[in-house]
Amino acid sequence: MRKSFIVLGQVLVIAVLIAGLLLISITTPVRAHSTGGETVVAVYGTTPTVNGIISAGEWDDASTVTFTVTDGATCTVYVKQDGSHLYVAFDILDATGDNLDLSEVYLDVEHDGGENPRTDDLLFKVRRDGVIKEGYVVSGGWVLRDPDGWTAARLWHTGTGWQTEYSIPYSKIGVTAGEEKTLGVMFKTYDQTPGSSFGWPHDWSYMEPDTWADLTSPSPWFWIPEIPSSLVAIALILAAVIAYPHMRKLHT
Ligand SMILES: [Ca+2]
Ligand SMILES: [Ca+2]
Ligand SMILES: [Ca+2]
Repeated sequence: MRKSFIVLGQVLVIAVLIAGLLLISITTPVRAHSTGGETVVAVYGTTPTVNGIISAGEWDDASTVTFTVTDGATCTVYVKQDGSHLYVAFDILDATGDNLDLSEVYLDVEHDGGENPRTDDLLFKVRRDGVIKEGYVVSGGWVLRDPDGWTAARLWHTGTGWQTEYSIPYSKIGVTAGEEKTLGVMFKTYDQTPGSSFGWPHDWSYMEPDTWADLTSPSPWFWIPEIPSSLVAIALILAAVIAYPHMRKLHT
């Protein structure tokens, strides 16, 4: 009897150690990269504060894509979701603080592409001077209006560039939590000095959704929080620990 208690104690100690290691792995951010590819995954992450400032750690759990802007500098775009909103942030290395500098998110809601934009397609535009507009499509061309049901903010200057943050509710872009859905996506910036546009994916055209990339969510946790496999492992270990004395009883 005493021996079985010692064995049980040993099992418990090992289980607690494994669970501790697994918990550490849960809190380590997982980053899905799309390096010049054609897909960006809206991973589940913490809800950011949409104030235009990319704070330390705030977007560490997001997916990222990067593209080159003026003079070979970099723009990094962060993408994530929290089960109810899509969040996007731009960190744009552009030291010339011009009023008309832009960050733009283009979404093909129905993911039906096309050689021209269609009525389901949307544009989310933030200008460096703080003007925020939404673009929709009329007769194959983009028309601007005030934001309808989404928010964004920008930081004028970081020293080396500027930053923008977007919060777009699922209802705005035809996403339902728990249901698989892929949208078309394109990111674009404009630098008023020297008057150049830059974007992702590689062969982007804001007038041609066929050139846009895919925006997806992790599978099978579509647009909802993921249940970490480590949590499943912990549950199995605990179940084994609880079952162990009963198993021993059965065998004695
Ligand atoms: Ca922020
Ligand atoms: Ca500029
Ligand atoms: Ca479309």
